[in-house]
Amino acid sequence: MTFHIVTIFPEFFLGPFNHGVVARAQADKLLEIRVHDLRNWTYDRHRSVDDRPFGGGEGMLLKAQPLFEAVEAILPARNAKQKVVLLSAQGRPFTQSMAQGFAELDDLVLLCGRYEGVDERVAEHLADDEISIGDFVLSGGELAAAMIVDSVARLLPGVLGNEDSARNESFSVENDGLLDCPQYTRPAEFRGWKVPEVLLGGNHEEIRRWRQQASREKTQRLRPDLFPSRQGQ
Ligand code: 9D3
Repeated sequence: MTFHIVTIFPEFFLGPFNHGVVARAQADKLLEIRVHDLRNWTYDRHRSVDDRPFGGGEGMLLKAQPLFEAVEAILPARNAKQKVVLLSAQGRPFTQSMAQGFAELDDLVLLCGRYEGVDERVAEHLADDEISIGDFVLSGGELAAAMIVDSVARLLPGVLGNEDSARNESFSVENDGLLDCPQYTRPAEFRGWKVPEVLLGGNHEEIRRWRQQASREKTQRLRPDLFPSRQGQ
């Protein structure tokens, strides 16, 4: 699979992809990441990628033309195994099941927004989807692109070593829709805080019940939205 990132800050990605799982997967040719400088598709003296909004308003917008020409150069004949995604604060919230869908593609083009936004014709006529990584304000799409590449990369065959351990995983579904249970490693006592006694014994049925209850309590405290019966109340 090839990831294409279109950005006005190509140097940003020297960091995130040169470490850990994604770096190794690139070296092993399991995936490829191509970072494209949006200014390659500008032709004026100042290589401008932005302009003022029609109708007035604060700040600048990314222009449609460089983004359209970038995508047309990267994917000259678009097909069903390729997708173009605009990263924006207004997008659909990214989920693990979207990551699983992207992991089936040959090419994923990620368009990083900047400034106050992007000319809406990019969302309407160029991108297949418009995605956000959460309800908080970033200064651009670059961090979002790095997160999406990381989450998709680890689902690709061979990337985690263990062929299908991660590929079918879905966020919290294996565990009855709850968060993972709390886990502990040695020592059994640290600064006076003891590991729950039940985990030190070998009663596997008792351990299973403790883990299930601990999962429920942690989910109720940190992610009450994951309990489906309470949605919309
Ligand atoms: C807060 C109102 N606007 C700023 C004047 C809108 C706005 C424009 C551009 C907010 C953020 C951005 C830049 N952010 C992204 O491009 C972005 C983003 C985000 O801000 N949050 C979550 N996911 C993403 S993906 C891309």
